[in-house]
Amino acid sequence: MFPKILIANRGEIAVRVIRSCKEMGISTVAVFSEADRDALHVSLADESVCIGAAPASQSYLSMPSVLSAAIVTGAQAIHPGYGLLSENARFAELCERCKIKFIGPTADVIRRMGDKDEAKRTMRAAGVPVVPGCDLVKSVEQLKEEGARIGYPLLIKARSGGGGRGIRRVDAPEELENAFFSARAEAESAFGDGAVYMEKLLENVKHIEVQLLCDAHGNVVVLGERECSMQRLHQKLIEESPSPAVDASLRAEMFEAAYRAAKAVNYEGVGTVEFLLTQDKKFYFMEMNTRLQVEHPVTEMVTGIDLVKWQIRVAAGLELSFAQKDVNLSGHAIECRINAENPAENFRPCAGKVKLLHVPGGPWVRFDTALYQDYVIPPFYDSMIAKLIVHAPTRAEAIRKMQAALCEMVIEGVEHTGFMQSDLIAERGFQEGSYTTEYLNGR
Ligand code: MV4
Repeated sequence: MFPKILIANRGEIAVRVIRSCKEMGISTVAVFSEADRDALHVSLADESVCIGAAPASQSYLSMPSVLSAAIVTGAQAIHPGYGLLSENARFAELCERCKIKFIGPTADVIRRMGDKDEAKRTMRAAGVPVVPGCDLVKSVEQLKEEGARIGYPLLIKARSGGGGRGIRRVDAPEELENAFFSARAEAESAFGDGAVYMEKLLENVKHIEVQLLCDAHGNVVVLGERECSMQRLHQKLIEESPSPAVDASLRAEMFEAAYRAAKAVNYEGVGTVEFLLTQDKKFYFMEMNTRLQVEHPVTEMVTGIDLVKWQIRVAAGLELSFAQKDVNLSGHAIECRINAENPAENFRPCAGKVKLLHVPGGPWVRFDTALYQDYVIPPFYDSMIAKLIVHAPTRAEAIRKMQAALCEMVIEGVEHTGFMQSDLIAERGFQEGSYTTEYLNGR
């Protein structure tokens, strides 16, 4: 096992990773920016290194700074958390060159799945259903041909996109050429890669993702699915496991597809296969996330498995100590992402001092946060300040537990999304469980 791990992240996820390291007897190195001197992850780690100025580009995203911190402190491995450098193939490669274990899949797998077009081809070849569409579009002639074949409405997507960036909807052939050039320009400036492909637009879909855990010896387990359709402008607000829209036979099919996806690329570590699920219960591969996800706690609650501990163990070369038959999916978990944003002002991010904090508690209530009373939230980073997760035997009971926990939560000093989520959970649209990714459109 690694004696020392550097956590290349901040906020609640850095705290989450440090906790698992502590339980495993691994010593921890925090890195922090000049804006994060008083951050919780810094006080919880055994050692800490300031790696640069407040903007993430000058600190948490600076590969030489993060690697130097690992080298000078003698850390044998780096946990990237989510976001930041977690899906950066170049960073994973640099870690390898510095003889530091990147806790995640190989640089090659990160790169292959980061190319959304290649990922789809790999999955199609592996027998995973993918959204109908075409390969990269290289000319206007090919664009028109493929557009006519796919039919309308369709989507133009960036090869290097993901998370909803660089997408254009096209409703009619007259719009195609303009959308193509504007998508290419946006992708070029956002990702430094203007390559695009097209897909049939699937409407009224659910976003369901399947959690994988794989070791370096070829063992793969599927750890249930997550319902992630409750989102606004590609920011997820509420996640649950299991999905209220997935029955046992559909679940078995989706797990089988996710298993084939993992096998196709010799996947190592934790990863997520994202599917779109249509109203007629057909599912299609959309992309694969080669990292731990924000919403991983709902999976931990229904499986009883600590995903971060297993990430570390498989990165150290240990074999999974359990098989698929040992995975029991039990009860229902719900997560609310609490963002420091004002819903009354179009979800404008709010920074500032947390004047009063009361954390909800009780059995099967989990609150993942890096907040503490009098902490000053800096304006430079993501606005997610906490995740409230509950677990109960049934969905109805989990909903009631979430409502009670949200009601108990007090965060004063900054506006946050908690009250809005409390209202949302009370809506029939949420309670019925049939909501799609379009549910919050216009709000
Ligand atoms: C789609 C789609 C419908 N049809 N592709 C948005 C994020 C990016 N990963 C892909 N996205 C979508 N791709 C086809 N062919 C609908 C979405 C989509 C979506 C997907 C998952 C979660 C939220 C979403 C919100 C709007 C659109």
